[in-house]
Order: sequence, then structure tokens, then C-alpha cells
Amino acid sequence: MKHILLAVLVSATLCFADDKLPEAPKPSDKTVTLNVSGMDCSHCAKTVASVYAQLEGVADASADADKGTVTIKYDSKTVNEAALLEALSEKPKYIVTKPAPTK
Ligand SMILES: [Cu+2]
Repeated sequence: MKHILLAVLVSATLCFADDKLPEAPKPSDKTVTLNVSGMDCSHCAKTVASVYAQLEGVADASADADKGTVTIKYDSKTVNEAALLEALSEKPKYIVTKPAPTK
């Protein structure tokens, strides 16, 4: 009886964990911040971020309309910077460019 209870508990815990993490953490080994022009409100930022979030190999993307940037965490084995620059061409309103090196 104890075993059954334990099994129920374990699976309940697993389900709960699934709920909290809808998707397994995606691998990412690089983070890049790109300049995006054309974003004039938070809705734009969401649109830009979602384009990147849907891209294969991207673990996380967040855009800032005020700064005009998008920060992308990605897996360099799946996607590269060139592809990230290309990805936003489906939304012609926004122009993404690589920032000048700051060093
Ligand atoms: Cu907007």
C-alpha cells in the first residue's frame, strides 16, 4: 500500500513539474543582443521577441522597444547569428542589425 501511495505521489510531482515547465529548458550556449529599428511600443517588442522565440535553436528572446534591442539566448549548434539577422525579414516593419562592437 505504501508503494502505491509513493507511486501516486511521484507521478503527481512529475505532473506538477510538467505544469511549471511547459517545455524542457532548451539548450543555449550563446547570448546576443541585436539592434532592432521600427519597434515603437511594447506590442512591437512582443512581436519581435515571439519571432525569435519560435525559431529553432533559440532558448529565450526578449525585446526592448525603448532601447530598440532584442536579446536572444541561442544554441550555436542549431542556429547562428546570420540566421538570427535573417529571421526578422518576415516582419519587414522591423530592421535588425548587428550592433557595432563595443570593445
Ligand atoms: Cu508597436
